[in-house]
Amino acid sequence: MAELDGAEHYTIHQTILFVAAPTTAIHIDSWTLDTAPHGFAHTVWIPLQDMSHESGVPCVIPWPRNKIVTEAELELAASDLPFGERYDRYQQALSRKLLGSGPDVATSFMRKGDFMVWSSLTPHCTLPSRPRYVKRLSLQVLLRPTHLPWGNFVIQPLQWTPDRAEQVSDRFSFLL
Ligand SMILES: O=C(O)CCC(=O)C(=O)O
Ligand SMILES: [Fe+2]
Repeated sequence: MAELDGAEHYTIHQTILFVAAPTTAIHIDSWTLDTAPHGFAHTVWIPLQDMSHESGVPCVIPWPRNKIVTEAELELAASDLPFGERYDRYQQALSRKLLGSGPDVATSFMRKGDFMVWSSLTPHCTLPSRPRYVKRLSLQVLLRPTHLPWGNFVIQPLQWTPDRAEQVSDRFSFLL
């Protein structure tokens, strides 16, 4: 991570252990976790077993780190929709726009011990697995460089409740 952005310390906000591939459509993770300014949080995706073309691997649409597609650009008016509906509406509109230009995607049939990392603004999705519920053990970690304020897609920067974290090593902490 430090090779990517030179940060000295990271705060882990969320880890998800997947036992099978989810059915994630094209989306960005910035709505879940970002920094202020946008684009400096990372999602690290770690296979815990070797992956194949049938595993249901994530893929990304190669993307400039700070490129943000706003709701206004997608012709979505700012609204007081509940967060979940606003999230779905945005991701669906983003997906329609991106698919309209036939984008390339990047992925890898990773081996156990590899990892993939994308930024909070990078569109990505999960390719289908076969059979649907084949085992795909993997860990997803959402983190941010600790020196950057914690934000999300719509609130920049956030006045979150105190940013309480437990330091695990000199390199990373867990948000509490
Ligand atoms: O595990 C995957 O295939 C990707 C999951 C994902 O993008 C997410 O949980 O935000
Ligand atoms: Fe994601």
